[in-house]
Amino acid sequence: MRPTWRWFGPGDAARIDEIAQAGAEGVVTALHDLPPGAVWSLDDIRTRQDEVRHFADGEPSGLEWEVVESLPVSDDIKRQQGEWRSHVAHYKISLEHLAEAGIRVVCYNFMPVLDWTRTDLAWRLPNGATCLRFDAVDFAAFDIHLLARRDAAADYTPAVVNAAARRFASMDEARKTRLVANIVAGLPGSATRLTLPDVRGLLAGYEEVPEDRLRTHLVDFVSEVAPVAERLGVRLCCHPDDPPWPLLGLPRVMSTEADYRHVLDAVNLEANGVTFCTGSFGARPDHDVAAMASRLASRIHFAHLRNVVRETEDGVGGSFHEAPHLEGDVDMVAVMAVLVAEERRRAAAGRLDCQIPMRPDHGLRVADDAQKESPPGYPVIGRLKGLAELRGVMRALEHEAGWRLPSGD
Ligand code: DNO
Repeated sequence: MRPTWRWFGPGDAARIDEIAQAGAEGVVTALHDLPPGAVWSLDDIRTRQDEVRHFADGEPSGLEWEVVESLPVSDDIKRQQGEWRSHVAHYKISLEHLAEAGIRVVCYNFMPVLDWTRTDLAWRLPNGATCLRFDAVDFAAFDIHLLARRDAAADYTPAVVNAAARRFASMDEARKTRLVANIVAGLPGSATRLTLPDVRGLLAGYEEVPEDRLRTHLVDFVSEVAPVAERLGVRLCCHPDDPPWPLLGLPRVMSTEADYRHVLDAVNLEANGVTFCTGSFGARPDHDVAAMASRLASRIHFAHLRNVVRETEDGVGGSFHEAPHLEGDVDMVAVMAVLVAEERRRAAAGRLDCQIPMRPDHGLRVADDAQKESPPGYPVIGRLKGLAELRGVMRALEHEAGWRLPSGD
């Protein structure tokens, strides 16, 4: 595996030298300032590459921008409305430019309106570290009482509806404001901050897009861009829905293995691949994450390694919180063993892309993390700890297999 690190650009709390010192061998970043649908110019891409290649003092970092996360898909494309055709054309041009700059792995997602969603961005664990958490009752209270979405209660069990009513009645104004802010926190690294009226407007935009239509739109999109990526030697990889179930009445179509299978088979090209996010998949009790990894292995182009504790095994949609990378409900060692085995298989087949980039996805807020501003889920020291642990497992697995990829450090 190739250890990488997500960097949000020059304003990020982590400096490039810290990323190199953390043991990352490559950088994951994006042109976060550009809106979905815009063309990524070669100049802008090269500027970011140059930033990655240098420490603050100008010395070479030895790092390269290896993975794009994300080249965002606009809501117009997801809805097939408005500017969607020109956005697809722009997407292809951006892929051309990225390939020209030598960047070959491109992550995206197909979640309508909201990217990842949590109700609590600083939930305290017994040891004093804080983590991100999704509380199913808080979320229902938000949906039914704060957003006041029509017929929202029909989407929850009677027990959750009752608990949400009690929870809402107990909330003071500050708690309500915080809950709204947490849920609509928006994309990490982007300046987008939505208000409740914004969210209502965006939801209205999906009234005509039920699940089967969104799925068709995804296949349409991939059918357009994956052949271009294949020709360019670029590997696209779709990130799963997080959490992996429908929210706020919006359809979500990349939550399960069957969802992935549908899209992978519909456009059967290597360039049409998976961002295997253990934390997203692990939030569902009906997912055996390591078994999913082994069945999807040949199309995994990027791995997000993160752990979760499900607080209930009571069906899909329950509360969970993020855990240290090697603790929690995902058998991380088993998943990594699958990825190492897949790399060996690719190497034996003579593939140049045999190394799978992985990154510590999210981290707990630990030690001095509270001193520095960082996007939710992306503190420096918590991720450094996560990466150190994951690299340890990686080395042990490679050692056990009697095998190291020649390009490793
Ligand atoms: C959360 C991330 C996601 C991810 C996008 C990919 O921290 O894993 O925001 O970057 O969904 O498109």
